[in-house]
Amino acid sequence: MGPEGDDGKSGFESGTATKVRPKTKRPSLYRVLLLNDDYTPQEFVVLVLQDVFNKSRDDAFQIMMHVHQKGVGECGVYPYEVAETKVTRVMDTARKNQHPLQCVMEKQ
Ligand code: TYC
Repeated sequence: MGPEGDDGKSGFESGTATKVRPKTKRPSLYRVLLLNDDYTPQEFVVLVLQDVFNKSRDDAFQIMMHVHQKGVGECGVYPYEVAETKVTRVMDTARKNQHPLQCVMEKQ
């Protein structure tokens, strides 16, 4: 067999009709959630939703009001590392601005 030879996965050598099917793994997805509190200004939450989660002003306002009224709400669903980065960005900007806003992620 030459350098670019058959790896056997096509079934060519064995005479089977097996197709090459590279093993792919779909990434697990994580929900990123905002938690309500009594002190973080509504406007700050709206700005975070626009900035970190790329929401329109209208969507950001709706999500903020949902969290305000229900206690918790989903900002988006992402692969692990994206979700983790967004949680970190929210928590960092909240802490820098001395707001108690909490953001968490959970496996979907
Ligand atoms: N409850 C806050 C207020 O009335 C607003 C708020 C909304 C805070 C959503 C956090 O995740 C939050 N100022």
